[in-house]
Amino acid sequence: MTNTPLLILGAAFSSEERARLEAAHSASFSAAPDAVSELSEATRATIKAIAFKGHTPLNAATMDLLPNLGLIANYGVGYDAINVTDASARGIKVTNTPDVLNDDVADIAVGMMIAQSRNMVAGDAWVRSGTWAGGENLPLNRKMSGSSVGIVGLGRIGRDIADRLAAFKMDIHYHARSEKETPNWTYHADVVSLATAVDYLVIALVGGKETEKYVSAEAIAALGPRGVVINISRGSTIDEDALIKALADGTIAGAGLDVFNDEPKIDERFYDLKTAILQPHQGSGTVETRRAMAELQLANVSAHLAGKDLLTPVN
Ligand code: 8YV
Repeated sequence: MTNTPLLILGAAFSSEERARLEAAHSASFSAAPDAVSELSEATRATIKAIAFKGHTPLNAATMDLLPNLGLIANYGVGYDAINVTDASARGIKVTNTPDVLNDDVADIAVGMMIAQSRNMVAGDAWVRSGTWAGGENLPLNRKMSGSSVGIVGLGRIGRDIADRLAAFKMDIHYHARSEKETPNWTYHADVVSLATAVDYLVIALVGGKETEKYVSAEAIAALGPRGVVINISRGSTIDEDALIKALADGTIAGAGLDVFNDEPKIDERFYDLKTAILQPHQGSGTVETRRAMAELQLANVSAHLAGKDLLTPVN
């Protein structure tokens, strides 16, 4: 039997992240929830906390293999891969890593808006290919500052995006479950009304069943031919088929997407969509922020194993 109070769960952990967790606590490792059954029964009985990273569903079947599990500490603010209902029913706490990634995710949202509007990916190719040197100028593109934006989901990240866009002199609209206290931003009770009112629609929702296809085909159509969809949340929050069709048919102007269904093997139709900027789910992907996320995850694990209060519980 190996006495390991911590289970490091997920092939997504870097070797450095794994080493830091292992330096703090005696740990076992499984690459995915399906692989936990390969640990011996005696070892599984010693596990009190999981440090989880990744997007593979983690539910009752895995939890029931770990009779002394008291905590699942997620690496990430979004914990839609973890079945929190299953966890709560077993008295298992779940934590996430909120706030530390807000800046980076908001930055990538704004970055994709500018890159999409100003055609920066094509601009880079224009220079490198010698087209510019040959005397041809990049076709004029589109001004973003001063236009209108609709934020879907005015949580911590949505608000940081709106704050940034306010500095771009944009007219800010938003949709959330309820009206919030804001500077002078316009509230919309539904997404279709929001999409009708704006040029850019930025999705900053939480993932999971409740927000599946929250941005519907109707909302995408309501954006119209100047509409640009930006998604930094989860691929599941928008009707992806309808989005691909709208981009292919040119019924909206474009998109900036950091998240997709079935990452990283995304729908291959995306590869041919010239008006979309595609990013490999790198919203929180800076050295600084990933380090802060790892530290917060470890702090939750350490608190649980020491019998102290959790820092960022979600249930
Ligand atoms: C991922 C994210 O957690 O925090 C989130 O919700 O989507 C990301 O930061 C990260 O890719 C690790 O899986």
